Amino acid sequence: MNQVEKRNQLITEWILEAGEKIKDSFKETIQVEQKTNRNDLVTEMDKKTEKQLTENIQQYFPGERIFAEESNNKDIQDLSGIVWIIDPIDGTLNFVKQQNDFAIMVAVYEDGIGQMSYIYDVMKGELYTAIKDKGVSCNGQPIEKAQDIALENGLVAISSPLLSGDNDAVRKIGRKSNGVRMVGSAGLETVYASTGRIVAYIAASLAPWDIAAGKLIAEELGLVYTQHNGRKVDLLQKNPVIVATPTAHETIVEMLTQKV
Ligand code: 2AM
Ligand code: CA
Repeated sequence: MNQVEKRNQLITEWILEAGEKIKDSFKETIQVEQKTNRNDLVTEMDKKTEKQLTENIQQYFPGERIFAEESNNKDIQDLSGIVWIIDPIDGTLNFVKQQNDFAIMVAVYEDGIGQMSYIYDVMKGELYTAIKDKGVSCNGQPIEKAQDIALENGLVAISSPLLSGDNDAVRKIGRKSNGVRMVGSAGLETVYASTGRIVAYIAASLAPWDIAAGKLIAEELGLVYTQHNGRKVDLLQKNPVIVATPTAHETIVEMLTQKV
């Protein structure tokens, strides 16, 4: 992929601008709709943010395909060429209920491989940027690789549907760790694992836009990002995922596949 610097500058500007608009929206009443169920919400800000990012991409990179949460992407049947994968607001329930702990996520993939990715914690003002083979920075400051800490010596994040379901192995993983923490944003929980605040994030069913940006950030910082059975994730469908340090990942795959 060429002109990475130019793309990086543009994408950074677009995301920071979108973040300001989202913060401004708190001054007004935001319209909220249910999608598949009462916990699966979309707001006018999800739609407006996605529309603005899409228009920016189409203006500067016409012809590049866009795979985004709130759009009908029936044409995306493969990841050949350059594909932008976008979640305009990750953690919409947090956005609606808490006005905190949500993120804008943008990733640029080429032939199925992450090249550039962005997770913006809007309320903290922290923009995490990964460039393939060049590492990760937060607001321009390079981030060190995560230490390979074992499950027994760290906190884990588990998604709400998974922890409140009937999967005994998941609760056993929680007990084996130092403790369970829950945020409710796949992107931010992936950032927390990538920056060493937790040793693993485990979720039952993440969509491609919940995964794409975080996967490159995690892998650039030495974490392992797979399905529960240890196989690689499929960015064309929903996946059960583990993001973890290599040592914690091995333990968690063993426990989830009930070898121990
Ligand atoms: P969202 O806010 O963009 O929908 C919460 O546990 C995490 O799971 C959030 O990152 C949320 O992303 C995601 N999530 C919530 N409902 C989901 C669904 N039906 N399919 C896939 N991911 C979902
Ligand atoms: Ca979303």
